[in-house]
Amino acid sequence: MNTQNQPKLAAFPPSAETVKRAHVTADDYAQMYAASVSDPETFWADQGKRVDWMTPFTKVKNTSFEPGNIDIRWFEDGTLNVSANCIDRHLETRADQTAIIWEPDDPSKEDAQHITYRDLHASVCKMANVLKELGVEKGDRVVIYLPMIPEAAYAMLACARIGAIHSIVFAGFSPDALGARINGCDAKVVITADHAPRGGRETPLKSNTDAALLHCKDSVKCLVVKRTGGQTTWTDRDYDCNALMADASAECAPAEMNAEDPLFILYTSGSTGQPKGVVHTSGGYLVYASMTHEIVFDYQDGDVFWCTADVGWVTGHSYIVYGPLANGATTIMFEGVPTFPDAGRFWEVCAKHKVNQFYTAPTAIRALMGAGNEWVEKHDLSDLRLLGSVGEPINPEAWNWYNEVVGKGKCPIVDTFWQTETGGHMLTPLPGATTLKPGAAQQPFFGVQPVVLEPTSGEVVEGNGVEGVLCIAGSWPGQMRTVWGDHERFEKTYFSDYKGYYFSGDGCRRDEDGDYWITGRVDDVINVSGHRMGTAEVESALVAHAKVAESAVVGYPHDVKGQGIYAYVTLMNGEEPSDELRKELETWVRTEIGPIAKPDLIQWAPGLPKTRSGKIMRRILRKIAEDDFGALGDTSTLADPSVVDDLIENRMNRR
Ligand code: 6R9
Repeated sequence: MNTQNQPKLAAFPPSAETVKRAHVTADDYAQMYAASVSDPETFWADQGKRVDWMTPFTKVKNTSFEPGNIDIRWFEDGTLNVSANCIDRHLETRADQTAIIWEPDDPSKEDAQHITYRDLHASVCKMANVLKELGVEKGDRVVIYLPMIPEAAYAMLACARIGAIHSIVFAGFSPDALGARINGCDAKVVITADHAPRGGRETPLKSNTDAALLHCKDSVKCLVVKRTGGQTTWTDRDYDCNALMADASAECAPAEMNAEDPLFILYTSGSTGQPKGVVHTSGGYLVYASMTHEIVFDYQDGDVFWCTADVGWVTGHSYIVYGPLANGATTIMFEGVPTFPDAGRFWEVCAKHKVNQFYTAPTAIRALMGAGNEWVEKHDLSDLRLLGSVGEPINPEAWNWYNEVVGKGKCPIVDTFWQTETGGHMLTPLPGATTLKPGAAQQPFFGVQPVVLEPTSGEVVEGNGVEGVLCIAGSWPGQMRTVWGDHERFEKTYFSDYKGYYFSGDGCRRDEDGDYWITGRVDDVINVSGHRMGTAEVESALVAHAKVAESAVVGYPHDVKGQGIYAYVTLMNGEEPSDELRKELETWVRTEIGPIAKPDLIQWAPGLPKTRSGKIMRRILRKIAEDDFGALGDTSTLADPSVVDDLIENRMNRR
């Protein structure tokens, strides 16, 4: 083959300095990876020592992906307490070290707070005692609906301390979404705050919670943290968190939990139906979060680590709270947004706290790239050593900008592919081991066995330079264990399309060198600014509106968000399309689900392309939304092919 005229792919080998410092070099990686898949028992028994056990485990791995018997257990006879692992065991050596640096939304109004491991211990114990006073017991569920304030971390760790299962609902979700989750996991208590400041604006969390609780059992109690001091209504079910914590004891013995007791439930969007409650358990999850945090980010003692996610998403669970704190790290909790008070906020915070590892999402990188280099150049970023990316594929332009302008060409970028379901990183470069390729998630983490399958036949595609759907053979400790209350749905969603494998829902390519590139979701999940949204969820919100007869929602390429939400809407007979109605529907979806679900484009569709059996042909709708209607493929099975012409003529996305 003549390769002379082919463009050479940019590749960035690790610098000598990075290799010298790194936990894992290329040789280590090869040797450790081979060991992790050939003898997982020995490998993970060794990694299990990262955690302090109350009763040491004797069994390491007991997992089955067999149809009808999906059963995943790690360290199953060990007992531990996650909060003691994140706090108490560090007290002897680092009680006065900062555990959490809290950075407020508006730096002109408030100062950052430095919370030591000693302080963290006291606050978590107090909150744990408050939860006990409210009647929360081992195994009970607690919903957390808070801003990014230290109390969010206290609440998570307080639940873990007493063996309650937390379920965080992102503060941007609507009362309806919150109510559905409180009911979904049958929570005893919901913890919220008066208001959530974000980007200079405020979300009325308490009144959202009041609205949600109208649809929940009367027995649900509401614990309210004072954040802004803004006005709220007060009902019989409300408890003042600050007052109760002030009176509570600062000692609370950690409960002894089994490795397989649930630690948290996190609702996430899928391709069908309502969001599902992803269940993570205690032992395996913590081992995996701790190991990936240390190795992928090359975390070293004394470093300051900043993951810009919200604890409402899995990234915040694993890489703001559990991974870093298990490792005795200093972790930043940021309440604000990247562009407030100005587009230099991220870099100002990096400089102020001398951040060493910085982890964010491509959508933020693209937005800040658009704001101009001067915002970055104003700040001293000389302490940065490593950059990370997560949530969606990063385009090479954004990668290069991140590398050159933010990292000054000296910080490796780890593009970490993983999911709510996986608990921690799955495919990622390792800073001291991998020659980086912009846009590639590259190599499996230890113990992870990716396979590429042919989408229709499900056959394994061997060799390099191939494409297909991404599945994983065999279990890893951070894997979700079940869907809350619906094990059948767990099996159906992840193990039934391709038997014997965990199906990620993503497509991927394995290049000539064996590096993996994620090509995006192959199901009806769209990725808006790195947040997952099921098209079915947006559709059911739209059709709940009295004037909407039918709707179909697809994703389309969006310069900043990665994907935007494109909704085709058929109105009820007699209803007239108008700009006001379009606004009304946008607001409707915002209130039904939350601002992140608001359609970017709404197209009035007199009819939708359907097969004779009534199935909507989304492939066609996707093409039109992408403004790529030249290649619609076979439309001969449509009941009424003329619908398509109308949709093309009135398409909303014209490039
Ligand atoms: C951690 C998180 C999971 C979906 C996943 C994939 C996409 C995440 C990615 C990536 C390409 C990366 N995704 N990281 N795609 N490169 N580095 O984001 O969890 O919210 O559950 O989303 O996000 O499509 O399937 P979650």
